[in-house]
Formats: sequence, C-alpha cells, structure tokens
Amino acid sequence: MFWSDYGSYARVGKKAYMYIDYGENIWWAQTGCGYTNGKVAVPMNAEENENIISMSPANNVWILVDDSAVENQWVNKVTGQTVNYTNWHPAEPNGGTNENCVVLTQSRRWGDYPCSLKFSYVCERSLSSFKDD
Ligand SMILES: [Ca+2]
Repeated sequence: MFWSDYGSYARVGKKAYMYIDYGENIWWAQTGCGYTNGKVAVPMNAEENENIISMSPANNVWILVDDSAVENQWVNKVTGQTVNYTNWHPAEPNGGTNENCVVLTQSRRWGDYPCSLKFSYVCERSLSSFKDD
C-alpha cells in the first residue's frame, strides 16, 4: 500500500489511528479493526494515551489490554507483553475476575470493565504497514 491508502486512518504521532463511533464488545471491536488490518489501539506511553483518546470526540474507548490469563497481570494484546505504561484511575482496576478488559476514558485514565460491555474503540496500525514494499 501507499501513504495515500490510509483510508479513514489518520497519522497521529508515530502510529495511524481510526476512531469507530459504534459500541461493540471487545471481541467485535477486535474483529472490526481486523477488517482494516488494524488492532484495537494500546497506548504505550502518555503521548499515545492522549493521541488515542483525542480520536474520540466524547466517548470512552476500549484499549486492547486485558488480564484474562492471569488476574492482575495486564497484557498488551497487540504485543503480547505485560504493559509497562498504565494510566489507571486511582480507584481502578477494581473489578477482579469480572472485569478483565480496559477502557480509556475521557478523563485520560484507565478503568477495568467487563469485556462483554459495549464501547466505541480506536483501531491502530503501524505507519510501516502502509508502506509499499
Ligand atoms: Ca473496574
């Protein structure tokens, strides 16, 4: 693909993001991003955290972090690695085994929520995935 083939993705910082203004559970959100060769976005640092939530005018969004494998061990499901960067709300995470998925809220903080709830989401792709090689 060429740089002009971003479609609805926008280059923001070092990633390409696309906001989906439609509530889905985390599995359908992943499926939706997969249609465009993306994944549900995961902020790796404060800048990306801001960039991702800035894509959403008003809604909270899923991020692809969960602790379904080992309770309280939060994994970035894009990289498969335990997260280094987090931005939990002071009262979060608080859901134990009932809340294994993570929402990035308009306050810029994270909260754990049941994966079956429906939230809007942001898809991410690497910039290199758009290059023609
Ligand atoms: Ca929670």
